[in-house]
Amino acid sequence: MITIFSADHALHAPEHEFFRGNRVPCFESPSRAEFVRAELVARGNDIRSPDSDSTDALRRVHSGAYLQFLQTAWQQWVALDPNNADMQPFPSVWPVRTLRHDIEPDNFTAKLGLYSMDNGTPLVAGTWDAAKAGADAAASTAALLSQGERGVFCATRPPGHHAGSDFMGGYCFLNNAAVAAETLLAQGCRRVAILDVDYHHGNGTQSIFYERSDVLFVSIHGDPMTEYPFYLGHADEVGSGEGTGFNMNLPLPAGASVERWFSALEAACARIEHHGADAFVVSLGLDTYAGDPISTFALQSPDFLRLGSRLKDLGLPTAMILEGGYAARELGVNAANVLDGFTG
Ligand code: SP5
Ligand code: ZN
Repeated sequence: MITIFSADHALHAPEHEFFRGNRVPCFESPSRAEFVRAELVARGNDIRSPDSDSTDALRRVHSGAYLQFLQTAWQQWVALDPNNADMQPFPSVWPVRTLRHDIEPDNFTAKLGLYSMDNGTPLVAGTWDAAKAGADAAASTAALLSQGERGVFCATRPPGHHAGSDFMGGYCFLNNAAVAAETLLAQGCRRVAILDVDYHHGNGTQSIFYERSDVLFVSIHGDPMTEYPFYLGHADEVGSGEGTGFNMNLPLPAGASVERWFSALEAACARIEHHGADAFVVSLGLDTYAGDPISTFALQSPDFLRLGSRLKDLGLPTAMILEGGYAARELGVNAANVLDGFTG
């Protein structure tokens, strides 16, 4: 299968995040993409660099103010104090209920909180360039479908599905799946379906398309009552306005069995078939793997062949966009298994 991969992903290499108040090495690391690339090469996949610019799609997905902030955030941080160049900024204050989010403060930490949903998404000097290369990869993946490819993989990081129109979070900065969907629509698709199989609910993607009927969003994930991102992903979120009926959440309890996961996949596929989409975007998180260090589902590596095969059976031009998956060493085999299941 054609895979779009940019070496620029490595420009985003933060050192630490917080866990129970302490600094721990980042789960979302450059090695993830390298393990994926190595396994795809070993299995003879066709690895290509991005050749589309995602700027137009990004303007449809994200607010201008957020894009402007993200692109200049590191410069602003270092301008405060040259010693900041060795430090990762984290937000520490957020405009929750009763506080205003219609004014962008001058203070950098206040801006960072305005544009963040958590303190778990470290930003470094190369974050914008890496995230932009990832969005370009997603746009390039979509462009190949418009040229007649049936399935294309986007081996990108940082991931994207937690990023909303005007915020980062959950290791995500630019919503790559939304960029792929918007690119497909710009190239003439009338209806797109997005299936998010990451362990974590794709709150960013859901919110971007929540009021739209042209893009169906379906997600299988850990129950937000106990699992990140906690504040979105319940079954009663069905869309609003024009988008009513075009959002479907299938939360499963933490620790859910493989069979339970695949029966949720059947429900998801039934809804997607009913949508009558011209193209299909999969937010392919592989943190459903039993060995994932931050998640609790039970899929084994061969189960990813079954996933790929079921996705192929939908019969749609399919863009598969890498999201989470933190058992880095096994990530290559698991991703390649989805691709082999799809083509095999
Ligand atoms: C794209 C994606 O998969 N983002 C996930 C973001 C999860 N952020 C919260 C991480 C919390 C880690 N908790 C560790 C629990 C270990 N038992
Ligand atoms: Zn995840």
